[in-house]
Order: sequence, then structure tokens, then C-alpha cells
Amino acid sequence: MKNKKKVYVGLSVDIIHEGHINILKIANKLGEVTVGLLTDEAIASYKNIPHLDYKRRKIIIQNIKYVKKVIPQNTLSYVPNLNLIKPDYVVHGDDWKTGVQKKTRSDVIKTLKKWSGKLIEPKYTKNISSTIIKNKILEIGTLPQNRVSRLKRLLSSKKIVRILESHNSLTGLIIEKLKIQKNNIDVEFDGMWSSSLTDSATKGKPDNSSLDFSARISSLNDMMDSTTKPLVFDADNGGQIEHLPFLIRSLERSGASAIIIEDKIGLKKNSLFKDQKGTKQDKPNIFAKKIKKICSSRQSNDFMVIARIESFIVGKGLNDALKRAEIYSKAGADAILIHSKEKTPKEIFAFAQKFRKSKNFIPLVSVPSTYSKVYEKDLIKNGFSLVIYANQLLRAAYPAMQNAAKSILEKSRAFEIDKKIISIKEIINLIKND
Ligand code: SPV
Ligand code: MG
Repeated sequence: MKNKKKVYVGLSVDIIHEGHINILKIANKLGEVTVGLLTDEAIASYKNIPHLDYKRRKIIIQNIKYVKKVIPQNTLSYVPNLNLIKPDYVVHGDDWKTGVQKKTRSDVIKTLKKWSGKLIEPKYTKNISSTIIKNKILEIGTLPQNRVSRLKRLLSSKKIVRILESHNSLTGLIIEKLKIQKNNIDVEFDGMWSSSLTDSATKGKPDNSSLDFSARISSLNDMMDSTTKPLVFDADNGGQIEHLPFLIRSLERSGASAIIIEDKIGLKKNSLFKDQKGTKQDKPNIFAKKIKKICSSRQSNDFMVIARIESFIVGKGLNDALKRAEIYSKAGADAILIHSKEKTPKEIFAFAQKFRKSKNFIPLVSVPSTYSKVYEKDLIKNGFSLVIYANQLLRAAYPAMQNAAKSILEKSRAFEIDKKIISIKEIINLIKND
């Protein structure tokens, strides 16, 4: 049929449901439907990345009978694709008249006017949305293979991936669910950091590998049971090279997305201790063997190995750190964590400036515990793509609990602290049992 009208539908379709089908059916009645499928990058610019990556989403959409063609929509704004296609119609559910997408909508109307195109807004299908389905998925849990690849996908679709320390299921759930709106954009944490420091402290042990990997993995599994976001595992120096394949197998089986190993040897001491006397760094070539071992024993290349350089911690300089970064990158590391216990990010920024010019450059990770004044935007500007807030939830919980305990002792009753803590009803309803 000649002269069929051109219809454009922008979709992200994380999880396809009958609401989407309804829109596409209406669009198809109007003419030939081109779907502008939002890329992971476009979606990441205003909310969390979808469960399925672009390629998989495309396969689904292009096989729907109402769809003629699928093209990428690289931005939240429809304008570039509309100018390209000049459709007669754009079809979108009427739910975008308010909220985050209001501006996107008015830009669509303005652009369509240029060639007298029309915006058609079918009534939004009630009681069904990707968010409702996503919450259902959270209740069921997520498959390890889906979770493992999520960190890599986040790294390729976001300017900076934001990870927060988690030491049990409750902290995992905070990271999973907490979302705020800043300038009409959803802001949330992208994943969890299983910290050796806070996992050990929670169990009353020092951060010196007193907690063995079985205990660490048991904590990790608790978090995995109740969350779907990716997890980065702090493995100290990884232990004996011969044991690494078994650790990797456990981590992948649990759905962890990355292991971070640090280039130290001997009795483990936390890197933030002032006194680092006796702390020894591994020989770079020996440490590189551990990286290679992880690469050869992982089942999926999506499982990332991140090499943590401790040169600044042990008082060695920039050149040592850079030399190691080259060696670790060539050995197969997927990213470099350059650690520092300075009050400012000066030394890690100097490192990044140099390493960025290397042909062996790989993504950079920052742990701003001592230089906590740094803003994410400055980390981005200096070439960092992952930030780990490594211990804040435990540091927040401990004084709050101590305060409650102290108040009961002081007042000889619990009434005074009751008003400052969450109610029993809330704690019962925090975890649903249905
Ligand atoms: C951890 O959180 O356990 C870390 C980061 O490894 S640091 O405490 O800075 O060593
Ligand atoms: Mg640690």
C-alpha cells in the first residue's frame, strides 16, 4: 500500500506488558510504525538501566506484528529521531502529561508542528506498569546470570556507577529500594559493595581476613536473597592463587558482578590505618598472575576483575602506581581501583591524568573514604567511572544503635527513645511475609 502514514513510538520496554501492546496496536491502525527504542545510555540518563540490554529488547520489539521497524533512540528527547523520520503521528500513553517526561512531551508537540504532525495519546492502561512488574521480580529474586552482567552494562551506559557498602540484607534493601528525584531525574545507588571492613566489623572481627571466604560468601548470599542489584566483592588480596578458581566459582554462582583484589601480601591490615609499617605490596608480576588466574577461571567475561593498587597507601609514588596499572591492565584486569588515604583526591587525579593517556587504559574506580568532599561530577571529569562509598551505612548504624542503648540505660525505660526510632509496626511491615 502506497502513502501509508508514518507513525513513531518511543519505547524503553524494559518489561513488555499489555499497556505497550495497546499503544502499538493503536499506532499500527494509524500507519506504519517505527519504534524508537531507547538505548541503555538514554534510559540511564534519567533512571536505572533496564533488565534486558538493547539487543535483547530489540529482538522482542521487532517481532511484534504491529511494528514495521526498530531504530535506536539515543536520547531521552524524541527530537533528533522525529527530525529524521518526520512522522505524521507520534503515539504515547497519556501518563506523560505530568512528571519527569512533561518537557519531553512539549518538545514532541513543538517539533511535530513543523510538518503538521499529530500527537496521539491513548489512555494509560491502569494497574499495569514496568515498575509494578519490576517489584514482582524483586519479590521472586533475580537469576545470577542476569545480575552478573549488570555491572558491565551499567559501566557502558552511565557516566559514573555509584556503589554503596552493604553488610547485610537490610542494608542491601536500602540500596535496592532507595530512590530520590533530583532535577526530574531518578537518583539511586547502582549496586552493593561487600566490604571486608564492615562485614568483619559487623561480626566483631578485625579487618585482617579473620573472616574467611566461606563466612564472607555467607553474608553475600544473605544480600543476594533479597536484592537484584549488582554486587562488588572485596576479596582482600584474593588469598592463595591456587584457591582463587574456587572463590570465583562461588562468587559467580551467587551472582556477584566483580571481584576486587588488592596488591598486598602478608597479614592483611586495613588500608586506612595511619601506620602502614610492615604492610608489603606484592611484586607486580606475581600479582598479575592472580589477575590472569581469575580471567582464566571465570565462566563469564561479564564477571569483572578489578585490580586495586595500594602504592599510595604504602607510601610509594605515582610512577610505581602507573607501572602497576600497565601490568595489571595487560594481565586482563577490567578496571583499576587506585586507592588513597589522603584528605584530597589530588594524588588519584594525578594518577588518572597520566593513566588516561595510556593505550592500556581501563575504567577507574575511586573509594572516597578519606577524601569524602569530592563530588561525583569531579570524579567523572577526572576519568573515574565507578565510585564506591565503602563503609557509610555501618558507620551510620552503629552510633544510632548506641544512642538507643544509652537512652534506655539513662532513663531506665524505653519510652524516650521510642519517638526517635521506627515503630514496631514499621519494622514488622518492612519485610512482607505473603
Ligand atoms: C573495605 O571497605 O573493606 C575496603 C576499603 O577494602 S578500605 O577500608 O579503604 O580498605
Ligand atoms: Mg577491604
